[in-house]
Amino acid sequence: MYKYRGVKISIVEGDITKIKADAIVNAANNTLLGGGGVDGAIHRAGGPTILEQCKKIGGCPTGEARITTAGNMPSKYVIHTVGPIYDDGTKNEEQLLYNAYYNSLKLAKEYKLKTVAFPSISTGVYGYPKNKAGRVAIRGVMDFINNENDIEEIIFVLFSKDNYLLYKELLDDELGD
Ligand code: AR6
Repeated sequence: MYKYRGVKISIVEGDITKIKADAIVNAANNTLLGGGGVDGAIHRAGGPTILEQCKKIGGCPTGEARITTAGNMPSKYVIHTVGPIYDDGTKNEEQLLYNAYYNSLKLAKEYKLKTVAFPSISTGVYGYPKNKAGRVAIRGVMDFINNENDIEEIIFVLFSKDNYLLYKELLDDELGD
C-alpha cells in the first residue's frame, strides 16, 4: 500500500468485478453497450440492470465518463469511461487516456464516492502499451489528488502478474520510501 497526500493507493492482481469499492471503473467503448475484456466481465457479473442504464445514457465520448449502479457486484457504482484506441502515440492518445482517469475521479467526487478501483484502461483490445499506460494512469490519479484531494483510496486492479509488477515498479519509483 502506498500513500500520497493522505490518499491510499493500492495495487491488486485479479478481477475487478470482485472488488468492493464505492465504484469500479469500466474500460468501455463509445456505445456503452458492452463488449469483451473487462467490459464484458462487468456486465456479466453485474447483470442486466447495468446495460439498461447504459442504454438510457446513450453513449460516451472518448476520455469522458458516465455512471451506473453496479447490479450484483459488491461495489456500489460502475463508472464507465472510454479510453483511446492506441495508434502510434501521435493521435492524442495520452491526453485522452489521462482524461479517462481524471474524469472518472471527477464523477466519483460528484457522487461523493471515496474508494475507486481502476483497471488498466485501453491496454487490452485497444492496444495501448502497458508501460506507457501505467505512467499516464498514475499521473492522472496523482494530479486529481493534488487538485481536488477528495478521495480516500484508489485501487489499481491488474489482471496479469506482469501488469501488477509493472505498477509496483512505477509506484515504488514514484511513492516508495
Ligand atoms: N478485471 C480487471 N482487469 C481486466 C479484467 C477483469 N475482469 N478483464 C480484462 N482486464 P480491455 P480496452 C484487463 O480489452 O483495451 C471492450 O470490448 C485487461 O487485461 O478490457 O480499454 C470494450 O467494450 C487489460 O489490461 O479494454 C471496448 O470495445 C485491461 O483490462 C474495448 O474492449 C483493459 O483491457 C476497450 O478496450
